[in-house]
Amino acid sequence: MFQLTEDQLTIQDVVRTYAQGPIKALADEIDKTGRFPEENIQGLVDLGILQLTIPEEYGGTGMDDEVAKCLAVSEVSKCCASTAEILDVHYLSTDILMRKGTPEQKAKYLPQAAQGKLGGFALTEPGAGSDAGGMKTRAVQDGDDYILNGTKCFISNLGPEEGNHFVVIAVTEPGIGTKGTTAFLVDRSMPGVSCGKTEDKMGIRGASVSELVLEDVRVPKTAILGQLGEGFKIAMMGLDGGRIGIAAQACGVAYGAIEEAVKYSGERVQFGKPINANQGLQWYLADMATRADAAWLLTLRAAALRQEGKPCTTEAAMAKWYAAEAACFCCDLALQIHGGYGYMKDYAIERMYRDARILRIYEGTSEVQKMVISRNLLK
Ligand code: COS
Repeated sequence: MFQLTEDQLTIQDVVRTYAQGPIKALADEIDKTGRFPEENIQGLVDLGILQLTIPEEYGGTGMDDEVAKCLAVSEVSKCCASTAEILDVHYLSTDILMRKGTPEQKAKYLPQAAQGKLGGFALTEPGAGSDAGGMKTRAVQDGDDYILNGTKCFISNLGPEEGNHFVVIAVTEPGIGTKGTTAFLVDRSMPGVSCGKTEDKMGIRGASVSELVLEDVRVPKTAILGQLGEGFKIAMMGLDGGRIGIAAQACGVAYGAIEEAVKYSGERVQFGKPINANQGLQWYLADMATRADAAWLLTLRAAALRQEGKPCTTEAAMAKWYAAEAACFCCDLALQIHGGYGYMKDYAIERMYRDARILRIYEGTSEVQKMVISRNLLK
C-alpha cells in the first residue's frame, strides 16, 4: 500500500483546493476559446507547483519528488486536462534540464522555468512519430557552433507566445541511427526559431500544439544537453518520466469523469427514482472506479521506482497505457450515464470525453507502450 508522506499530502491538498476552485471554473471557457490558460499557470507558480522540483537555489520549491508531481498533475487534470498537459510538459522539460544540463545551463534556465517561463520538448516530426528515431532535423557543426535546420511538429508549450526554451533532438551524425542524435537546449529568442502552424484540436484545447520551425538556428556547442550522440537516449529517459506524468493526467481525467457520473446519476430521476438506483448503472460505476484505482496504483509504482533511481521504463509504459485506456473507458461510460445531456456542451463530460482521447496517442501511443513492455519482457 502506498503511504503518502506529510509533504505529499500537503501538495495534494493545496493543488486540489486550487484546482477545484479557479481552475475548474475556467475549464469550460478555456475549451471553448482554445486560449492559453495564463492565469492557471500563474496560479500554479504562486503556489510553488509549476517549479515544484526545481532546487531552492534556482528559485524553485525544492521538492524533487516524482510522486508529488503525479499528485499535482492528477489533481489539476480532474478539473482541466489542458492545464495539466501544460504542467506535465513543463515538468518533462525541467526534468531533462535538471538531469542532463550543465551548471551554466541550469543557472540560466532553471530560474526562468521556476518563474513560469515554460519549457517544451521537441522530438516528433511529420515523418517521425512512433518511429521517433527516424527524425530528419539536422544539426551541423560549424566551428564552436551548431546550425540547426528542420521542423518539429505537435510541440506543446510553444504556441504563439508561450514557451521559453525547448529540448530539441536533432541528427548530428546521419546514417548511424539513433546513436547519431543529440539533444540541444534551444532558446525561443534565438534567430531562426519560429512557431509555425498551431493545430486546431479535438480536445485539450487550452494546451496548444504547434510546429517548431528551425531555420539556420546557430547555437553554441554549450547548448548540448548531455553528450554528443546521446539525444535519443535522453529523449527516452525523459519520456519515462513524461509517460508517468501522462498516466497521472489520465488518472485525473478518469476520476473527474467518475465524479461527474456519480453526481449526475444521483440527480437524474427516471421511472420515479434516481438513475443510480439501477444495478446496471451501479456496475458501470464499479467498473470505472476499479480501473481508475488500478491505473493510479500503476502510476504510483512507476513514480516511486523513478524516484528511487531504479529502472522504470516498463512500469512507466504499463501505467501510461493502462491509465490512458482507463480514462477513455471512464469518460465513455460517464457520458453514457448522462444520456443525451452528456452529448451537449452544457455538461463537463462532453469536454472530458474529447480531452481523454489524446491520452492514448501522445507521448507514445498505447501500441508503442505495448511494444516497450513486450520488448523488455522478451529481452
Ligand atoms: N531509457 C534510456 N535509453 C533507452 C530507453 C529508455 N527508456 N529506451 C530505449 N533506449 C535506448 C536503447 O537502449 C537503445 O540504445 P542502445 O542501442 O545503446 O542499446 C536506443 O535507445 C534505441 O532504442 P530502440 O532500439 O528501442 O529504438 P527504436 O527506434 O526501436 O524505438 C520506441 C523504440 C518505439 C520505443 C521509440 O521510438 C518510442 O518511444 N517511440 C514513440 C515516441 C514517442 O513517444 N513520441 C511522443 C513524443 S512526445 S509527444
